[in-house]
Amino acid sequence: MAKQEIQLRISGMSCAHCKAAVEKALQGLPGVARTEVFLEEGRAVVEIDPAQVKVEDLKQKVEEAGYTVA
Ligand SMILES: [Cu+2]
Repeated sequence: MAKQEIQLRISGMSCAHCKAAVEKALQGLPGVARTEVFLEEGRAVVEIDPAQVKVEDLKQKVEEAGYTVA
C-alpha cells in the first residue's frame, strides 16, 4: 500500500482545542494513517492511502469542522 504525505494550510485555528478538533476530524476519515497539526504554523501533515481517500476529502472534512483550507 503506497502512502502519500499531504500538506494542508489551515486557517482559523486559534488554540489547542482547534488543533485537537482538526486532528480528530482528519483522523476519523478512512485511509488516513497519520495526522500531525501545527497550530502556530496553521499547517497539517497528513499521511494517506491515496486509494482510499483524496485530498479533496481532507479539505472538506476540515471545513466541516469549521476551519478554512487554503
Ligand atoms: Cu480553538
